[in-house]
Amino acid sequence: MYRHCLALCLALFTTTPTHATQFIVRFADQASAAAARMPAENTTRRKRAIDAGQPRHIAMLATGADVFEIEDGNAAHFARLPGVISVEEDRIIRPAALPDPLYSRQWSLHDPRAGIDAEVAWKHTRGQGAVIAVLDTGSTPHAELDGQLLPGYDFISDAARARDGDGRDPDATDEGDWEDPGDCGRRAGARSSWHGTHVMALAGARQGNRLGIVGVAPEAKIIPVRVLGHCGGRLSDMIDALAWVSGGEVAGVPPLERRPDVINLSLSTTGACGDALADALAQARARGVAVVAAAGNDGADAHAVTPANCPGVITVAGLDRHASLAWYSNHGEAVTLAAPGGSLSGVRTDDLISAVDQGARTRWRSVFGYLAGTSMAAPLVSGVVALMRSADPALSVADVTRHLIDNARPARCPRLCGAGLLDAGATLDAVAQEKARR
Ligand SMILES: [Ca+2]
Ligand SMILES: [Ca+2]
Repeated sequence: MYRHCLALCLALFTTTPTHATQFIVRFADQASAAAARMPAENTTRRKRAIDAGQPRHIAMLATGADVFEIEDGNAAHFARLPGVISVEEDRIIRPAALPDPLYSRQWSLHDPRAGIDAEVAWKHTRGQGAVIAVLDTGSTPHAELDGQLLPGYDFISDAARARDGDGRDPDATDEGDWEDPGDCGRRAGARSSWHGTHVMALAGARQGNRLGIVGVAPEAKIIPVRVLGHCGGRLSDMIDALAWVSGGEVAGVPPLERRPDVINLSLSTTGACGDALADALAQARARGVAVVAAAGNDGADAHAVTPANCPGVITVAGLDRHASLAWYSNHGEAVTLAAPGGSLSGVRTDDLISAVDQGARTRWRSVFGYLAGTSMAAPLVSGVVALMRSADPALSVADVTRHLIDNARPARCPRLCGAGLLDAGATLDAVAQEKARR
């Protein structure tokens, strides 16, 4: 009953002010109301009233209240009318969005200090028309990604690493990256991470489906590209994946349906940015695709971590629950800006909640879970890039990067974390203002 009432209350009170030209007015008596009403058929008087900025009568409501219009939207004009009891804006009421129950836990989106101010950005767009490619472990079936995915590809050439019995194929489903003790040069085993699903949902989980979380760009589409499997992935597979997903031709792989606006790389390895990788990234940029990379989680300078250290990449450091550089995050000159990545302090609600699978090894059922790292910070930036290009498709990669940097907020970074904290609201405001000036 309470839930029903809550939904109803939201339906009644979820209103948004619009151009503010109409007002609902109550008068103390009929005589005052009658004096204030302007005969609608008297066009000369109407025109004179509009020119004078006076309230123009629109309608009488069943309760006896009246609706007026004011050309300049200034309610102060009602002060001149006698007998006015109350004036309120005749607001536009919209269907109440179905709530996403875990949104309140997404401090990374709405916390006044540590969040990216997504709600201000959503006044401009929720990402409609934009596409985000996520090169990662692939995707799992999850209601938060239903209808969000475009056809992807599995670029893992090694069947043992891919765990799907073959090499490259059109199915980008995540087969699990669990490790037995001793695997991958590590003594302890590990559960499957479902890393790709977590990353994709942070960028583009459905909004208003009464389930889970909200992605930064909930109306953008996602291309899942599988490059990470058991014990990670090969650089050569990633290079081909980058070439394909930015619109290049890759032998044996059908061409891409729609070139993405941004490629998210929540992955890293140590070493310099190799020539072949730098070339693939430069080609993506030349085709107008922005590339966002995690700075890495070594607590070290990102200059030694690739692709974070590659030229032209938007490299993202991780901030904690208090907008400070997270202890695990890489930093340094290579970092473009920072975004919430979680505290990784043992308090799981200080990390980032998103879509995952419950299976310890293979897929079992879709749930939600917390993860922390620069892998979680990067898709927040990629989501904002999708919002920016949805708001203004004419933006170049250089424009996107400039807006992200210019509109970032200060963060507490004892080591360099680029321009500071990603601010989706300020960034989208700036994009809209610049577009309006053109
Ligand atoms: Ca395969
Ligand atoms: Ca949702």
